[in-house]
Amino acid sequence: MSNHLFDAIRRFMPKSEATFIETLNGHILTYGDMLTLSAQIANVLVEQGVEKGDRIAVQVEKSAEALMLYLACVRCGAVYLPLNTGYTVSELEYFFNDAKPALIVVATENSEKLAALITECGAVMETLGDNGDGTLMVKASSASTEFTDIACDADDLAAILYTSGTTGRSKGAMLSHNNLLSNALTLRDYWQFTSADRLIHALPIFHTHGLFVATNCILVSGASMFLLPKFDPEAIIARLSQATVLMGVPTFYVRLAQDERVNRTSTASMRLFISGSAPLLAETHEKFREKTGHVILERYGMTETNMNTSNPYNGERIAGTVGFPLPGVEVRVMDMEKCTPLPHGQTGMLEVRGPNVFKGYWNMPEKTKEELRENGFFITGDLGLIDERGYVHIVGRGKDLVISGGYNIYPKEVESEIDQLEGVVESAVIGVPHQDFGEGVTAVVVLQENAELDENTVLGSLTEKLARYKLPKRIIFVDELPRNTMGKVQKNVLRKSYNHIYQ
Ligand code: MLC
Ligand code: AMP
Repeated sequence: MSNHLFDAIRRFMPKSEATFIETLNGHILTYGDMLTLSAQIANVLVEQGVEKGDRIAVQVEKSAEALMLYLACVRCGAVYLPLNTGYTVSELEYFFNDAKPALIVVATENSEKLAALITECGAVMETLGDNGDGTLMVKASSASTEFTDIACDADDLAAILYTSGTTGRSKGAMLSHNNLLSNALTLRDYWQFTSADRLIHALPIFHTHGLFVATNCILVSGASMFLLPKFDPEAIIARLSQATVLMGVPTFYVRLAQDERVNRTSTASMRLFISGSAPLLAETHEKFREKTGHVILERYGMTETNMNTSNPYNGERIAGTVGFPLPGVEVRVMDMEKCTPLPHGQTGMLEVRGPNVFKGYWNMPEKTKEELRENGFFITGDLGLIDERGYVHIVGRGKDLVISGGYNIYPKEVESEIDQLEGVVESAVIGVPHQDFGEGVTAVVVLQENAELDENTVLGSLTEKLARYKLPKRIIFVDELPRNTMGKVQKNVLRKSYNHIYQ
């Protein structure tokens, strides 16, 4: 009996003494430790009644143990469901009720706050602190270090990652063992990872980028990583001379390019800087090249599809493009009205097909049908073109979405919360250029006459409801919103009006 993903991890594992993770304080976790710890945690999960296919929801700070928990879920056939550490209790309530997890792991300091909700959902609660403390690791420390991996096929679910929906309700993208494995192997080969690589891992581990692209790539290469709790220029710069690869969102590169210590000398041992999750400005690409001599490699992916395209490792990496479809991945540009593919150079909807594409949305067959065609093509919601040389360019979004520092914010969700406030007539939430975050979430609000709301009171009321990264960086009060003849709010007009507020 085999476990599709974990068998591959075993197959590519270097010797047990080889380093898998080095933490911020220099603690080393070897590949042998990885096997032992993930077995111990898997034993705890099974003892708690977790069965194949059960969801395990996890909202914890980044740590080596949290990654071991992910691997333990893979080994026992459970479905890993990571949640942004910024989510508020009301956001969590939705995820727990929708996914119905059998077990929920929370940060030690949040256990009191969440205990009642977790009991109400009928789930078992465990805690995990960022220093490896909490009930989960206490139990794991006395559990057996042997675990027989539960058999899982290529199509069995390994994870559900929630992505916000344009209608306001978050959708759980179901990812199979083979979605994750096929993409990890493709990226390993495309980006030429070997066991000699040392990745600087400074991304959060509740999204595709930090969890799958970064971690799985390292695992199937038998390589190692510096696991940093978050983006911190000091910690990254201190490790540049011992590392070979950095993966980041564009904000990482905007900030690093401003730092005097990031130069040709300090980056001499690095072989690759990868950017994704949001558009990298040509200006950042150029500035980073001038300072370091490194040409950032930009790639394009999504929660639902893992990685789709990448600039080449050896060929020309072109700023403003996301490169070629990855081997085994098909990308086409569609005219959505005529439902026909478009020729080179013409802009339309990007659609993607391949072993990387998810199995559908959890409990949402209708949504799945709308976005995943019967022939396997996923409608990304991104507008783009493929040029004569085959490079994919993303030129816009067909979905009302703001990407700030690599996090997605769906305006509808923020507008609904603002519109519920007493004294508000209506609101429009837009993304406008922001030097640090790429786009800054901005709310344009119409108040009732004599309403006594100001920016701080609106923000204060949103804090309870929404994760902080979703909060508008600015709130602008206006008398009315611009509308077209159909009565629809013209967000493009608003984006133009406020284009320079963060510059
Ligand atoms: C933090 N804040 C943000 C923010 N991150 N606000 C808007 N956008 C963001 N991305 C807010 C905090 O709530 C806080 O507000 C203030 O900014 C400072 O917080 P911080 O913790 O000091 O922020 P910082 O460490 O500077 O974080 C910025 C960042 C981080 C860019 C390093 O957001 C990050 O690591 N982003 C990566 C996201 C990611 O991994 N995306 C991948 C998705 S997968 P306050 O009010 O509390 O002071 C995907 C598919 C694919 O998209 O293709 O990869
Ligand atoms: P998510 O839903 O968080 O997985 O975000 C996926 C979205 O991020 C995609 O649909 C794109 O809009 C965007 N994205 C990811 N990588 C890039 C990139 N390199 N350039 C532009 N947009 C990107």
